[in-house]
Amino acid sequence: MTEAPTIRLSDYQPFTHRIEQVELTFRLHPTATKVMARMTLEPNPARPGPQDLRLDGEKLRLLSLRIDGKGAIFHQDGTGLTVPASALPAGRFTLETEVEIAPEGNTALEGLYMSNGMYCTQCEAEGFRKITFYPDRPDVMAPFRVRIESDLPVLLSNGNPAGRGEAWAEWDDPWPKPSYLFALVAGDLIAHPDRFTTVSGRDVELNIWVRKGDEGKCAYAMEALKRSMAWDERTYGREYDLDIFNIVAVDDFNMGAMENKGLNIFNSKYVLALPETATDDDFARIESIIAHEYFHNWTGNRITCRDWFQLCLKEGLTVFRDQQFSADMRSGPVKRIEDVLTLRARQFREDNGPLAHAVRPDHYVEINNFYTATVYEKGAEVIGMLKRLVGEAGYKAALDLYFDRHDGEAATIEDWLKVFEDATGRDLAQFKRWYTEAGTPRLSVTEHWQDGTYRLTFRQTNPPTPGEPLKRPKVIPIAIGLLNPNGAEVLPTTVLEMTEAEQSFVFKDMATKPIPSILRGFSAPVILEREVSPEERAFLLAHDTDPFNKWEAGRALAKDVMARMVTEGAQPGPDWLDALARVAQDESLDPAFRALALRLPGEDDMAQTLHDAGVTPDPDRIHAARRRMGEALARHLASALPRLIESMAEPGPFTPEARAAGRRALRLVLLGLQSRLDDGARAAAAFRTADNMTEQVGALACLLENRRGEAELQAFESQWRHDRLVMDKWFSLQILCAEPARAAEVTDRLTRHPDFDWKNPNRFRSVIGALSGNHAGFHKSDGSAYRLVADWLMRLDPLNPQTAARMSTAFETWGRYDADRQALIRVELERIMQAPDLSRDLAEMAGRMLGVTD
Ligand code: B3K
Ligand code: ZN
Repeated sequence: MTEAPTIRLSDYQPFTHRIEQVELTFRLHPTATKVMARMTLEPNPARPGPQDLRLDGEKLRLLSLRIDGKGAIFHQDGTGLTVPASALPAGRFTLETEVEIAPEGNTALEGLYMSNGMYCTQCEAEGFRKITFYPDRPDVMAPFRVRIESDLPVLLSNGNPAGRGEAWAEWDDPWPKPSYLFALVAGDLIAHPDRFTTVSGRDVELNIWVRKGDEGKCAYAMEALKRSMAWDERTYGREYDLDIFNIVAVDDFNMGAMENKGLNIFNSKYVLALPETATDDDFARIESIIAHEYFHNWTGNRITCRDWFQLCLKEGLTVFRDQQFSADMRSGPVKRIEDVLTLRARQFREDNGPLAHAVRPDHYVEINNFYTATVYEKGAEVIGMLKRLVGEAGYKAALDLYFDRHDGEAATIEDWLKVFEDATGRDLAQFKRWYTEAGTPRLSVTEHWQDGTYRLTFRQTNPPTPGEPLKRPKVIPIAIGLLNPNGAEVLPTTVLEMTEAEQSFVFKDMATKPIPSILRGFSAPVILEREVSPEERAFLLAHDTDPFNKWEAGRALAKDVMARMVTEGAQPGPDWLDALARVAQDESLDPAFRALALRLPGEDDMAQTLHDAGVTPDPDRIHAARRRMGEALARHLASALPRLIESMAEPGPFTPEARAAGRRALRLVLLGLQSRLDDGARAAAAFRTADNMTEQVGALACLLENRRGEAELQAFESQWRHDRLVMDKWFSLQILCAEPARAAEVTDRLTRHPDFDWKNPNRFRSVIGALSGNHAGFHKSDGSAYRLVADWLMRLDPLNPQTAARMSTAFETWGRYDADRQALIRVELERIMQAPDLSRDLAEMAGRMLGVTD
């Protein structure tokens, strides 16, 4: 294999030409699709002088190339073709090409491919070059006109419909767009239709296209879409800009969904939902992904990224917007806690290991490897901090300016920060470090109290990350509140702005030494290092007025308990048990909040926390401690459990809305505790009588976690054998709940199940991905799980490098563990590096994890 080149931000140059118009014709055929492209180009004044024309193109069979209707000289190689400047007309010219491609054989699911007899595309980031020769980069924007020729009944592309005949359809997208937003779908599909009238009175046709038989499962996604459209008008003043908005659900898809202009393509997992088949978490995810892709219409499509280094410009902002939307649709505090849980589980894990990179990285080998928690989730946190620093009005003014100034452009992070500077007068030079430096800052705090004056001193340290030994202090917005010992708030939430490595803040004229509530709402993505007594944590859990910090206090208390159990063999003490018992029974608290507070910290989270504190995590001990904690809590609550479970029963028909989902969540956490004490009868009954998937699968998990549920597992399989998405749950649950010593064995057995279709990314993730989700099972000391995962990654990689590379992050935490486990993982990563035909994607990931690729 020839070494893949590293692409660097510092090498950016505008494209040599501009494209005025693109016309594409597709003559669809599974093994020989013809793509005719005709485009009008002219020299780009930003690149003066005669310039060669370079077009990207991979795995294309070129049939013809003409310039202004005549043959022309060009050189073709493995990644594209070049027309020398000498062969190009001086001003504007047309370029016509014809290529042949084979969508049926496209297992990478990038470019034009087939899924269950349907044609579909995925172009972001660089899939368009597998469809035709083109400058496949986001700063080349052009209006597209598309003609599709096929006998299939439904033929879709971007923009507005422009003509339909027997076996053909034409689409016209007036909004200039980069090639990564191109999409085409052709298949025997059926629509769930609806309409939406925009604020200015534009009547928009809406459709969700699915396979026949699935049309009854689209109502929730459609409602979520209409709510998203109305919310973006209300909150950001953004209106939809075409006559039609189509969504298509596809079974074989590498990620969640894709925001192609006017034609979003979705993993069917994030569209199809009925109460019987989808859990409350599925409903919430559908709502947020539908919103996310829709919101991209402005943040991503109308204003796109100049180059892929700027990916967070669209992704961080769009995640931030979808988080705001979900917070508005549901409970804000609960949403914030869930978002922080995800951030810590995925982004902190990434930021504190070999794959750490800046929110705006400055180099990559394969861009698909940078659709990460750092770009997305930390990218959103950085915007949250900006908003906190400039306030609601400042944020609004900056966003209005952003849309005004950059509509129709391909922008950069510099442009983004400049609108905040111009709208608010603030200097953001130091703040920009959040975009350019990787790693999670550590924030330590000391208190000083004397004669009514209280002083808080913060110190930030920014530990080195791969390739970045030295870091500079960040701007950290620290939201704090102060409580007096009676539990009354004496200082409501105030944002302290930290800019130095060490900084003190003084509060005068205080009657008593206050109890601080620090980093309210998780106001910055940092690790707070502060020794706090169990009493103080319990006090904040009981009295903090900030819901995030109230939850955080309980969480920290639980982690302290678990850490002491792991390192000293301690037992869970009364502080924690009593505090949690109070939360469980506090009817003034939202059930969803109580469910989150009662859920024990996950094992991977605990491993990271121990590692951060300088302790080598032992996965078996963590697993054992977590189980003992659950048992202790169950025993402590034993007498209250039956009544509490009963009180959370939902009368009336199922509704996926947040209030009812919160009650189900609490009921299931409590049922999980109860199942540690009884013979499983209650969970078995809940399984039998469940009329929705949340409770059915939740009850099944309660049984499996206690080594029961064989009969229910079989019943579930016979009931749902025909439903791919539900069967994904059946596969993953057995592995996630398996006794760690047997997790690899269970996984191996399931890979032999006739329905283990490993080429389907959802199924692959629900089996191989589930094994790495069983923390102690994955880290079994004999290395069998590491080997199994590596074997499957190497098997998948030649067919679908993107998914293989993504899933290799199972190994990113290897540096946390003991020398024996590290050696075992190293063997697997090295074995991957030696694999014949290793993809650029997986090579970069394994190389970075081993520290041999920068
Ligand atoms: N923009 C797409 C992700 C594309 C991933 C390419 N490997 C979905 C999203 O973030 O909305
Ligand atoms: Zn996105």
